[in-house]
Amino acid sequence: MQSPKYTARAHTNIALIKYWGKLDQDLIIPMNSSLSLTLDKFYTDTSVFFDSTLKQDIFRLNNKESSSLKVTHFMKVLREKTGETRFAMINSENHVPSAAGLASSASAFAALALAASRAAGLVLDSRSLSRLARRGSGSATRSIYGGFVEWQQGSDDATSYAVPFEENVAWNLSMIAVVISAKQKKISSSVGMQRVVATSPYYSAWRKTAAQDLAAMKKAIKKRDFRQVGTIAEENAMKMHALNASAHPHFSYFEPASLQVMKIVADLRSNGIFCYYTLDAGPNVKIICQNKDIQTILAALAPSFSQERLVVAGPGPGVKLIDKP
Ligand code: 2P0
Repeated sequence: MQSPKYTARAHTNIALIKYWGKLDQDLIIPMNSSLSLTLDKFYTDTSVFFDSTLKQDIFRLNNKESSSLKVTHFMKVLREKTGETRFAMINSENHVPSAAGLASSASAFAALALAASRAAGLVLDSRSLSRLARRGSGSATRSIYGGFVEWQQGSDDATSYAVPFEENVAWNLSMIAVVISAKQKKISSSVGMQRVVATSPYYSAWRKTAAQDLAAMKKAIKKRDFRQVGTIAEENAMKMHALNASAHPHFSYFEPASLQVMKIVADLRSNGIFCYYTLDAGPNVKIICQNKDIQTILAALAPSFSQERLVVAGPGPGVKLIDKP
């Protein structure tokens, strides 16, 4: 017997205050609260139905049968929570510009959480959905909502979830994603953050300053102080990458081209074009800017990066069903 099929769409998000470390590995309780902007350009569509004739979950990604330990684990958690006993047919499509390398577990697990919970007959409120998405991937906790979103650290499964900080962002700001490599990262986020928590002598300073950065960021967003938002985001990202540089053994996600973009941004700023960079667990650089400066920034990047490597994204929406029975 088959369940009805549900399809959900979720957009990725970029953290302005980063999540980098877990208090609880299994429940994915973070070491600090984080804050992100959901984007409008990169999203995942996922459809799910349960089928009693299946002997295991089948996961297809971009029309190819795939295997993912994270998906397998997530579906196990979902069955425990919902009482669903059947296995599922899962179809996921990542909508990212070709070879962007920005496909993210954030959009993937936010879409899967909504589609799979509905197919299992459960209608969850946003908070419960955020808690469920968290079991798949930390950053997915935030992709339930659009705009600026805060993931409140909490201390257990019931208290760690995202809340909207400003869902409909009426502010002319953008992120320019500079695609440097689409290759799989050598050190996954999970491994990287675990190593940092275990070995960086600066980890306690990170937790303390992340909390301060978050409070200052929320104030700056409320005040519409763009320079302050950019400055805090850039500094917070660099602190996260300094943890990686201070881990044992140390590691880095930067490529030479990442540093090149960082220098272009710093030079633009010295010339009065206020833009800022942030990087996650990979070499791609995201430039935070005001819409009026997009063309100037693209022109400064154009000699070094072809057009298809530059993707301009604005604030995007939260997860939603795009197809239901
Ligand atoms: C973030 N990142 O706040 C941080 C900043 C990357 C750098 O969340 O282990 O795939 O599945 O919880 O969510 C990427 O890590 O990690 C991430 P898991 P996830 O966006």
